[in-house]
Parts: sequence; structure tokens; C-alpha cells
Amino acid sequence: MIWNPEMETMPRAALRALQLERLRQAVARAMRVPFYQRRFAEAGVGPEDLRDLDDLSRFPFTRKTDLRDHYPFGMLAVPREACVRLHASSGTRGKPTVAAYTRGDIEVWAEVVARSIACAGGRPGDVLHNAYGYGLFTGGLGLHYGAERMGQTVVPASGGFTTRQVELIVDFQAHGLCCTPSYALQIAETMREMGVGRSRLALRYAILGAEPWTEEMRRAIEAELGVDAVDIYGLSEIVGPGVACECAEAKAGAHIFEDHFLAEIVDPDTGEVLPPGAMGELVLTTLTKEAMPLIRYRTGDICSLDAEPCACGRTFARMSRVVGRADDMLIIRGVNVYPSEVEAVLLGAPELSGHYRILLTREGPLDRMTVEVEAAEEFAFRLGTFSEDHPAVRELSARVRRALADRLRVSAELRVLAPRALPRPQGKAVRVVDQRQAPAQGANA
Ligand code: DLL
Repeated sequence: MIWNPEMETMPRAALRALQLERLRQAVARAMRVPFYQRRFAEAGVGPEDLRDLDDLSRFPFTRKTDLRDHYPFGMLAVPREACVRLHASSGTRGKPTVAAYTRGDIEVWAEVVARSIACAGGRPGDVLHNAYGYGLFTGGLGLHYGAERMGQTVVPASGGFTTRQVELIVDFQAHGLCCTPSYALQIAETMREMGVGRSRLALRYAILGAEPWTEEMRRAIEAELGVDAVDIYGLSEIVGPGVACECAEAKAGAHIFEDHFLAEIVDPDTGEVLPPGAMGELVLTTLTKEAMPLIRYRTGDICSLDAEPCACGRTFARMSRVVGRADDMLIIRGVNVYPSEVEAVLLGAPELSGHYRILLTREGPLDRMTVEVEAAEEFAFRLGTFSEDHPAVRELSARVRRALADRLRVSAELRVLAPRALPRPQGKAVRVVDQRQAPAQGANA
């Protein structure tokens, strides 16, 4: 089902006209913020310069540091009293970034999340188990309002107490599951331990996001839980989850809700706008946001855009999976490595659980990458007693190490740990632990 066919299937020419009209209004709204007044004056641009959408490229970028510099309320285009909600994302360094919403912003957010749930195959009347964290993080409340808007029965499970979550999923016969992809794997693992088979589940779809994941991980989750697993994308600064979501029909990139968010792809180094299909940094402009309009916000997320027609009938362009962040690309002995490439290799080995951690250390001048993985329960069970020195574990380790070297073009140490040896975060997975001194590299988003 398409939640809002009028918008979601609008011919692209009409969509571009609507975007231009809304963009002019968004720039005018942004100019109520002293920061934007100054920036636009310096660049010599204003709403009157927007004759077509390409004119946006003359406008300056907004960066996360601008939001931090104006912490907490310096980016508001409305009085603080007009905001009905605040969220914040902690990030890995420095002050949190604040997201503020008027009542109208909350309405738009519920609308785009309802569209996302429909993209996944959700329908009014479904039970939706929401295991995204509730709180300052936008995942929990974002999915919650969207599900209520659709007329679903939402279960605000939040993160943690996985055994109890499994019981609720079975007892309430949830049709949909929302959480991070790494937590979906953990739920599947806990179900196996509890002896809960697929026949006891009513699950049809899973709406997974907030962290990068891979096709291999999708296949694993779909097979374990018997669902269509779709990718939902968003960031607090722009709205939260619901900037874009994949459709279950094509599962070929997340449709950006372009009547509310204008997307560009730029070269992360030069800032130059790249042609359709090119891989680069996603830059988003909010078209309807009232409390905190953002013009050309550098998301740091690396992906590409595709505006070709989609099997589902939606005309909104699709963004590819986020292959990493401009700032979490790891440089190991001069070679660029994205954690998602490591994940793709690991999920190709059925003897592994899918949980992993990348440790970076330095030995003299040389970077050293160690990938810690876990044996899958069944594999360990077949061995009897698990030991890293068991011949089958050594053989597995050598095989995966070779596959990593082939794919990454850089060698990595591999440690196969016992099942459940790695920590299980409740929210976003922490994939990278960087213990090299300088230059500092960020952890995963
Ligand atoms: O993670 C919002 C969200 C909640 C999205 C629930 C989807 C589901 P932040 O905490 O502000 O907001 O983190 C935003 O997370 O810039 C990306 O780097 C990353 N991210 C979010 N969704 C995806 C995804 C939420 N589907 C940052 N794939 C973004 C890859 C994602 N990365």
C-alpha cells in the first residue's frame, strides 16, 4: 500500500515545481535565524536567487559544527516556546546536536514515518513491535507516532531485555518489528536460544535502520525471522527516521520523501554537486521544517541517488545504502576501508554469528587491524568444547582472513571468539574501536 499516493506517485516535473516553491519558503524561513542571515549575506544569496532547483548550489553548506556552535537553541527559526519537542543525538565527540520540532513538524514526521511503514508492507490494524530506543534518540518516538498515525497497535518496547521482547513479539503476535539491524540479529539469536520457531511468529516485515548494514545481513535477518526487511534512513538534525525508506517490492534503495526533503550528492572533498548515480556525500535541505530549517546540511553519509522509476510505483528518487560516513571511512596502511565491506565478508561465513568488532592499533608506524568475530552457536555446538585452537576453528579463521584480504586489499588479523563473547549494545552497534593515537578516527555512527 502507498500511504499518500498523491505525493508519493507525483510525476517528477510536478514534484520539482513543488520543491522549488517550498525551497523558496524554506530559505525565507531560515533567514529568521541570525546564523543563516549572516551566511547568506556573505555568499550574496537569498530566496529571490532561486529560479530553479539547480540554483541551490550557490548556497553555502550547513555543517554539524554549525549546529554545535549554536548549541542549544541558536538554530531555531521560531521562539523556543513554539517547540513542542526536543531530541538530541550524542554523537561520538563534543556537545550533542539538538533537534527541535513545532507541532507542525511533529505532524510531518508522523506522516513520513507512516509512509515508511507502508513502504515496508505495514497496514492499519497491524501490531508493531517498536524496539528502537525511546528517549532523546529519535528512533523510538519517531516510529511510534508514525505507527499511531497509520492506525496500528504500537508496542513501545524500547531497547533491552531481549528475552522479554521475544515473549511480547510471540504473545501479541506482532506483524512488524522496528529496531537496528544488529538488534534484529540479536532478537533472532535469542529466539533460537529460547526455542521459539518461526511457526510461532506472525512477523511479516522489519523496518531496520539507524546504522549501516549490508545485503548479506538483510538475507540473514529475513531468513531467520521470515520477514521482508527494509532499510529506513534518517538523522535527528533533519527530522529523525523517515527521511527515506525502502519499499518491500523492490528493496533497491530507500525512497527519499522528496516533498519534504531535497537531496543532493556532493563530492565530500570539493563540495561540488555530482551527477545522478555518482557516489558521494548526501546533502539534505528541509523543505517544510518550521522549528529548525536546515539548508544544504552535510550529512556525512556516503551514498548515491537514483531517480529511475521503481516497481512499487513511487516516483521519489532512491538513495543507495549508506556505505559509510565521510568520517568513518577507515584508512588502514593507506587503504580506504568501510566497515560495511568487512561485514559483507563475515556474513558470507555461516559458521559465524554476524556480530563483529574491528580493533585498530598501531605497531610502530604501521596500522594493525584485528577483526573480532564470534562463532555461531550451532557451529560451536558441533565442535563440543569451543577453542580458538580447534582445527575447524583454525581452518575457518584462515578462510575468512583470506576472504577479507581479497575484498579489502589490506590484511587483517582475525580472532574467532566463543559464541556471545562480544558485547551486545542495545542501540547502534559499536563496530570500530580505534586505539591508534593520531590521527583520531571516529567510531561508527
Ligand atoms: O539514527 C535516526 C534513525 C532512527 C534512523 C531509527 C533510522 C531508524 P541519528 O541518531 O541522528 O538518527 O543518527 C543519524 O545514523 O547520519 C547515518 O550515519 C546513520 N544512519 C541512520 N539510518 C541509517 C541507515 C537516527 N538506514 C546517522 N543506514 C545518519 C546507514 C544510517 N546509516
